[in-house]
Amino acid sequence: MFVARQTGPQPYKKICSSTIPTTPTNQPTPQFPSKTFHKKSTTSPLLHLPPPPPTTLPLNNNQTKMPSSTKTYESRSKTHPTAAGRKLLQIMAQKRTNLCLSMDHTDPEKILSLVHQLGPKICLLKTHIDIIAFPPTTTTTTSIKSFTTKLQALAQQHTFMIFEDRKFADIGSTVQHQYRGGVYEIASWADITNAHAIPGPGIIQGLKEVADGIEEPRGLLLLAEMSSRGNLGGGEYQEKTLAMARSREWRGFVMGFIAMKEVGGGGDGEEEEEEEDFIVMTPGVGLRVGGDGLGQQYRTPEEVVGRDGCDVVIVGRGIVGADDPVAVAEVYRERSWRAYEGRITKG
Ligand code: S5P
Repeated sequence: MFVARQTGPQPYKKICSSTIPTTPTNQPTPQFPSKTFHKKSTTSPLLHLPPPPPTTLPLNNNQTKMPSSTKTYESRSKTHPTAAGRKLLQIMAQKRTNLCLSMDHTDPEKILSLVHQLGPKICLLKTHIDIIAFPPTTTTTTSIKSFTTKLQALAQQHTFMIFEDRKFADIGSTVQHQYRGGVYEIASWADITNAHAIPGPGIIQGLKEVADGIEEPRGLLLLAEMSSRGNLGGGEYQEKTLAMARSREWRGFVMGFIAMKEVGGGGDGEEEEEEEDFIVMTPGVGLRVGGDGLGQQYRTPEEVVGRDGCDVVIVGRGIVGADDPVAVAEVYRERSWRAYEGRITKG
């Protein structure tokens, strides 16, 4: 019988409380507020966000458009067309991390404990809120609200943003309900979410209308391609997704892509005077090339960031399934950051 070889990060089998170091950071355990989500939150002292850039960035005729991958995160944080993008790039530059932790655990208490330990290493926390097994001790909605409020408190304490990996894929009207309502109320707590482009531009419009009603910046990533073997993204699909993202209507909302290499960045042809900047976030990252036996494909931080021009590495089991998640997260952070520094030096 064929048995798929697992050469990348291991699944969660290894995770148990004994594998999680109890005092890896010198931060005190947070006292989580018992109150539920408030739209207005105080901004971390680390962040003094610059004002939005002008909607058009004039270039003189001799100036060549530079791909985003050759610029520093800091310079991009001043000109990125979305407020969520500016905030994220500023966090990345100031914390010196382009690591996104994919927290695909199902136990809410374990998640909070790990996020508290790993918060200092990351610029972004990625969640799958619908895989979490919330306890039926109170109503589910109350448990979820309390959990997301705690996540927001941790994001504030350690200065990272939250990305709910919802992968919306329906018509505009339906995704509005899914984003705003239901038991998860994603728009109320997730800074960033993502969507497939397959339904056409209505999905972006629907999500943007919800985001426009939220006081804090909200950003959207479109999936241009996926990390899994045989996925239907990339190529012509990616070109069409990029064309959709470039519409002026969602400038300020579509902040980038899930993709395996740099996307766009050289101007869009129609608006020759503008430079565009899409933040590319990339899953399928391991310390070695490999796979998980279920189609996931892993590349190294050096390949993803250094060679292929991606901005943020998304790592799940490689960190969460490790015996010492904090030590391993530091290896991912350091290698991904060095790959970025090498890239901008070359550019
Ligand atoms: O193409 C993709 C897109 C995403 S968002 N491939 C992915 O693997 N993801 C997500 O990234 C996936 O849902 C999971 O949450 C994470 C990768 O986890 P890992 O354990 O394989 O690092």
